[in-house]
Amino acid sequence: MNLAEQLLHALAREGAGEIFGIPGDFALPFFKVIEESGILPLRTLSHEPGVGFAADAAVRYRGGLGVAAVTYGAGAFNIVNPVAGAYAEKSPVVVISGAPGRRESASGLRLHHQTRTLGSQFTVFREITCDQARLDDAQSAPADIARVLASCKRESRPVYLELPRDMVDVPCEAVPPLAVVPDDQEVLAACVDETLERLRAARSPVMMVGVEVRRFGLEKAVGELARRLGIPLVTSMMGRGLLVDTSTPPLGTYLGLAGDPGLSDKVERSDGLFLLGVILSDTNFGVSARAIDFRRAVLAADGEVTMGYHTYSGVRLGAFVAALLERVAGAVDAGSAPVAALASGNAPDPQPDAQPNAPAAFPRGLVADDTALTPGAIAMAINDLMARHGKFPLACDIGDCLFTAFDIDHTVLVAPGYYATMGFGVPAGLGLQEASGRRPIIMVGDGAFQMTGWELGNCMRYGWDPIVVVFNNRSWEMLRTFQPESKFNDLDDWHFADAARALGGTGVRVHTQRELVDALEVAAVQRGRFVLIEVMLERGALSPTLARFVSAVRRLTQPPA
Ligand code: S1T
Ligand code: MG
Repeated sequence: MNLAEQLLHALAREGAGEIFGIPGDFALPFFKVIEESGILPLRTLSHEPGVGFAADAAVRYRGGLGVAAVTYGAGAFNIVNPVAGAYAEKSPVVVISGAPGRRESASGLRLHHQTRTLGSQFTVFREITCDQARLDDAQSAPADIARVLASCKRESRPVYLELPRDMVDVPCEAVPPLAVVPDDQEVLAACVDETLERLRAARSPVMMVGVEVRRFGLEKAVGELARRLGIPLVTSMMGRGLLVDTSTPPLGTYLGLAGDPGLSDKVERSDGLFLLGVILSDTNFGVSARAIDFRRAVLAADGEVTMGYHTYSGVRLGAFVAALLERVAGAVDAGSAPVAALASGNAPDPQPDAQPNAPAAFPRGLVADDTALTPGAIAMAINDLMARHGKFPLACDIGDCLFTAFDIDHTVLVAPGYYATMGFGVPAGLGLQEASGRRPIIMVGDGAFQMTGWELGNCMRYGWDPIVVVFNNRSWEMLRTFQPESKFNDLDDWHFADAARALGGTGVRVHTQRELVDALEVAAVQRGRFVLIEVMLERGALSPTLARFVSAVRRLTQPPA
């Protein structure tokens, strides 16, 4: 077999489900092998940002590996933003870029697509990936690929492979199984001991789950752990949508001053915050009413566990959760009370919120009348739709559509909640449908749709048929909330619904609650092509969560009177 085929087999073996990509002359030989070998299905899109977002969303949903294949220079530099976002949000995407071959690289000529030097691209990707390799030697290529894919899965971060076009067809050995770094059982035991001790000492422990719990496929295990520990479970902003299908649905999402006051208070006053796979970011903790003392927390993320003033290194989240479950499972199987009792040796008073998490109720029952639409109404209408037709997975862009998602019932959600790049929503929805086989609802603002919404034109050939809800306020409204005096936030009306048919879908523009309810109902029963519902919103009409978020930011950033 040749190097390209060995690479494709290794990707499929390690959990890739498809390859999103756009070829170029430096990548044509590789794309030829992808297409003709059929080892992994090829899904080409129209612009490399869409390729990156689709590959990212596919792996966020499925697990395993996401794969984005691009050409050298113009293609690869176009995908830098999605890859940077995948790095920030811990999404294991494998970027494969074509590259010039040996002879042309030594020609002494500057090559097309080349920037400063032929190695500049590799240098750029070294900054936004956790491991890299240039596959220019068939002897070392199998081991290099194994090393890089192992890093991708271990760290749940993107990696970069550069494949010169003259190496694609070179005979090559198979990629060996990925090396697994054994867990240090002593460190793990000591870490579990101290964690349980801290939970025992805490009067009001709270568990918060974040993105790594999904990235490492731990939702069921963590749900079980929360149940056995008997402590309240919430998600971080980025962790929204986690554990929806487990026996322990979260109480809700922590949003600080922008969220449910009772839940925020519980988190911020906890003397035993137990953070699993949470990114300590401004979007997750930036609008807290009071500074959270993380020294009293246990934070398990990035392959280590930090508590107090020290860190247990080399503790994989999966191993940590399994070891805790084993300890707790043993006790509970012996008929004792949850771990709080186990650790303290006596049964704790049943705390009111230690009951199984009762998820928050979500707004429903939108009245189908002539009332003008708001983001809040969109959330209600989608909740009503899901009550009638079952859950849809959600793909969200950045903008008020993301804040609206927090008023939508628990369901799978992919969104750039921390890195916060626009353009994610539509291609991510396509990646979500490709990976899940389920029809998604995509929520996207008009500004973000202007960036990557046109990828909908690729739906027909791949049979994707998302329901796309465009929040059209003819505005960069999120920016206007922070700087209302700026005229550059005014956008024109692009009439997206009219464009839908040209892209192979159907489109409808709605102004009232009745029109939205009807449009969603028609869309839900109309399969086989995407349906774009263009929701006309007044400028200044914000979702309840964004309104709280903006006033929280103002409160926290305004100089004291
Ligand atoms: N460019 C990219 C790629 N991502 C961004 N996040 C931004 C720029 C900055 C930015 C926002 S929110 C926003 C911009 C330009 C406006 C979004 O407009 P639209 O999609 O219409 O949504 P809405 O009207 O609901 O705001 C964040 C703060 O960085
Ligand atoms: Mg807008």
